[in-house]
Parts: sequence; structure tokens; C-alpha cells
Amino acid sequence: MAKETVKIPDLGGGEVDVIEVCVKVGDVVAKEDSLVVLESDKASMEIPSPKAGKVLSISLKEGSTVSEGDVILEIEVEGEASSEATVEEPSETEAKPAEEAEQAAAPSTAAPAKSEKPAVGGLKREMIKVPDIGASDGIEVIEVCIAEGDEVGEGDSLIVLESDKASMEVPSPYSGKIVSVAIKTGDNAKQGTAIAEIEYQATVEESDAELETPDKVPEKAPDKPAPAPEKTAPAASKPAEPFVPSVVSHADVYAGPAVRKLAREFGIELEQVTGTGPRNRILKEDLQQFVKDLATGKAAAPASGIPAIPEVDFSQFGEIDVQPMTKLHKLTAANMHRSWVNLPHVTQFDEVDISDLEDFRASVKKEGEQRGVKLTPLPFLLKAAALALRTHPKFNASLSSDGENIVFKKYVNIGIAVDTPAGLVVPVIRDVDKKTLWELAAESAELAQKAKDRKLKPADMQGGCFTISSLGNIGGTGFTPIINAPEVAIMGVSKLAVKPQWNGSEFLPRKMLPVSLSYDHRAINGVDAGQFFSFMGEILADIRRLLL
Ligand code: CAO
Repeated sequence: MAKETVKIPDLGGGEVDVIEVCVKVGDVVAKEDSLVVLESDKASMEIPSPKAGKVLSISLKEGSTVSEGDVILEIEVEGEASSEATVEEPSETEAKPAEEAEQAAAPSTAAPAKSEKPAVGGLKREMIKVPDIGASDGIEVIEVCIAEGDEVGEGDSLIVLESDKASMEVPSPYSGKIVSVAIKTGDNAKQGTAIAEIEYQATVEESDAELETPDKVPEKAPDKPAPAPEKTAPAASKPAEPFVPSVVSHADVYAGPAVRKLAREFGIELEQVTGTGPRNRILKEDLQQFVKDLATGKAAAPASGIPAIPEVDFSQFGEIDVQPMTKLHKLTAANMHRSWVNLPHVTQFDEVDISDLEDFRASVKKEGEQRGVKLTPLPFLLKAAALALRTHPKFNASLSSDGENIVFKKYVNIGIAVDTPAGLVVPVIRDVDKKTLWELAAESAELAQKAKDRKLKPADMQGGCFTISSLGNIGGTGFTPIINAPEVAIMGVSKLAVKPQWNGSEFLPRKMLPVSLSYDHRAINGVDAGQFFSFMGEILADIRRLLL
């Protein structure tokens, strides 16, 4: 039986925190089993066991700070003679000594020593290759973090590799621009595999060296000395920090390789999972809980629990044209999504007989022309909705954000959804209940025009109690509008159609208006909605009721 001391390997300098001790005294570990998880500002890394054996003692604990050479633990290795000397044997995936790793990080570079001289050597191109990762069979590329044209900084991740036991990121040895990417997700990478060609600012030394060694002339010779960039001098003169295997550093996501592997198997984005380990590290239990929540529908409540839609390279299927979304479009998209995931929507549909309303509208058409106002069905809908909101206060309300109170509004302001070339906006008509149909017609036309001319002020779009979204002039037989939260209901209007209606003795052609009502089921019940809708329907069917 041999006793072996396992120490912290070369981590590229500096101290790191112990955030997890994965074993306890007496545990039997296999070779490559994780012993501890360390974490610096930028990365978390697991230190695997160099041998199979039994843990005899542990010399560090969670929360302590360690650096190269500190003892992790002692293990009893079966079938080996005892050695007095401390063993710090790198395993297949363990860290390399710093110098060796430095060379490995950029095998095709001369790896000159760090220079304080400014970089004035011009632009240089170089193919960055996978350094010695201690796996001769290669490791799968699970992520390519760069694309052609990207500007990267020294140390920025280029690719992420992942084996059964470890995931590791290969950093860029230089600050510069990615000229081309030579690797893709799913590839098997090993030492020397080309990752990407980078164009970076070379130093004087590198340029001089190239003059002395004509077989290393850069592919793109600079026409004239390029000005020294502000930050790249040290980057250009020296490869990145020593490459450290077993590194996992997905920005804010902290998780070990085993958890990452499991997440991939489940098709879960780790960004969606709440970590309960130290520094929000995602544990296996967190992943299990997340899957459980998904299965029971619990994880769908917060937006963060919704599985992300995978990124697709559409260009692989045919020609595409990528256009940036307008600010307004992005804002609308965010608002829609927020409302959709936060509010339990229920939508109900109805058809309202507005034949008499339409006759009346036709009868005052001339008068409208004289007034310079077009009386569409919208002002009637506004007026009917205002009366319905007055008589059904649950619809003229908002839930307080803490879910403790309902705020009933004593005013009746109604928003109208207006489609504009830049996106959807919802200007608000104030005190709808106090305005005449002519006033409402004039004001809605004015606001719609302002919206189209992008002349609305923020105040024009605030203070709404309820929204009407009319697609009536466009078409459709019905749709489910999304509530304009924190309002609790919205009405959708579709295209009027003449339909046969039974009056008790015969079918008559009637002008039927399809309407829909989406409501927040936390604030409104189906019965309330039914009553609200039939009240509105009665008014629209006989607009004399507006006077009652
Ligand atoms: N059925 C049939 N015809 C209708 C109708 C209906 N439900 N509603 C309106 N119309 C008619 C009008 O009477 C008018 O006809 P005439 O020109 O013959 O008089 C014509 O359609 C055009 O009306 P309009 O659009 O100018 O006026 P409006 O008052 O009906 O609507 C506004 C104003 C601003 C709401 C509308 O222009 C608009 O932007 N609608 C889109 C709203 C939207 O995008 N909603 C979707 C939100 S969710 O994505």
C-alpha cells in the first residue's frame, strides 16, 4: 500500500477559493474522480484524483484559499510501494507545469517573453491550435465561443471542450480579430487541432524575429507600421495565461463537468437553473429539482425557468437576410413576453350584432364629413367598453405587484393598439366615459396619426385602464390579444361579417362583429368576464342603451 499526497497543481499563479470538497475521509475514489472544486474570479475548476484509492486525510476545507503546492489530501493507493516523496503527478486531465503549458497554449507561436515595449511590429496572422490537453484521443468540442470577425481579448474563451470528467476552455493567446474559424461544435479536438486564425498586433521582437526567420513570414505583411493599440502590447508579446485543464467558466454559471454533462443530456441550459451551492454553484440536486419542476409545470412560472429556444443557423437551409429589430419592436416584444409569462390569460369569444349600430353610423356619415371626422366602429366600442368598465369595476382595476391588493380606478382611460411601421404602440384616450362619440372619433384618429408619425409623448401612452385592439379593417374571425399589464383585460375586435341569424321565425342577414376578451384570471373569473361581455354586447346591439 502506498500513501500519496495530492497537491494543488499549477493554476497559472494566484490564489483560488475552495468552494467544494467532493470527498470525505474514508471515501474510495477512482482515478479522475473530482476531489475538490476551486474557483477564481473567472473560472471554476475541478481537481481530479491522480490515482484510485482511499482518502486518508483531507487538508483543506470549503471556504479556504489555496495556491499551487498546497496539500489537498492523502490517499492510500492499492498495490503500490510507499513513497516518502510527495506525489504531484499530473493525471491525464490535470494541469501542466506553467512553462510547458505556455508553449502548449500556442504551439505555433514563438512564445516570446513578456515585453514592456509598445507593440509596433504591425499586424500578424496566426492559426491558434489546441494546446496539450492531455488526451491523445481528443475531446469533444461542446461550444465554439467565437465567430469570424469577432474581436477577442487575450484570455477570452475560444472553444469549450468536454470529456466525461472535465470541461475546459481554450483561451485566446492574443487580443485581436478572428479571421476565420476552423472548428465547430461536435468536432473532436486534440493537441494541434486548428481552432481559428487570428490577426493581432505583433511586437517589435516578433517582427524582428520574422525578418531573421524568413520561413515564418506572416501571411499578411503590413504595408506600414501600425500604431500601437492601447491594450494589446503585453497580449501580443506573450501567449495567454498557462492553459489549465478542467476549467469551466461559462460567465456567471458555475457548475462542474458532471452537472454540465447531465444538463446536456437533459437538454437544459444551465443559465435557467438556480444554483444552491456556494456562490450559486449549480449542484446535481439543483438540476434534479429543475427537471422535477419542469415536469410538474412549476418551472414554467418564472421566465427564467422556461427552456430557451435553441439558436439555429438558418443560412444552412437557404438564403437569409438579417435585419436589426427596432427599439420599439424590442420593447414591445419584452412587454408582450413579460405579460404572457406573468399573467394567467383566459380568452373568450363572442359575436355582437351591430347591424343597427352600422345603420346609425351610415346615417351620420354626412354629418361626420361636415365635421371632418370619420366615425368608424371604434368610438362605439370605446364608449361601450367605458360603460362596461364603470359598471364592472373588477375590469377597471390592477393587482398590486406584491399580490396583496386590488387597485380600483375611478377614472376610465382606454388604450387603443395602433399598428405603425416602427411597431405596435398603445396611446391612451383619457376619460372615455365623459366624451362624445364625435370627440372619441376625432381623438382616436389624431392619436393613431401621431403614433404613425412617431409623435406620441410618453404621457400619451400612460395611465390606461383597459385596451382595445382592433384588427377589424384587416380581417380575421378572432384572435387572443395579450393583456397590456398591469391592466387586467383587453378586447380584440375582428372583421365584421354578414351572417344569418335566427330571430325565432326566420333567418335574417345581420352584421356580426367578432370580439374577444382576454383577462387576467387572477383578477377576473369566467363569470365576471361573461357578464362584462354580454353587457357590452347588449349596448353594441342597441346603442340607445348608452344613454341609460
Ligand atoms: N370590421 C369591418 N370593418 C371595420 C372594422 C371592423 N371591425 N373596424 C373598422 N372597420 C373599417 C372602418 O369603418 C373603415 O372603413 P371605411 O374606410 O370604409 O370607413 C376602415 O375599416 C378603416 O378603419 P381605420 O383603421 O382607419 O379606423 P379604426 O377606427 O377602425 O381603427 C386604429 C383605428 C388605429 C385602431 C387602426 O388603424 C389600427 O392601427 N389597427 C391595428 C391595431 C393592431 O395592430 N392591433 C393588433 C394588436 S396585437 O398585435
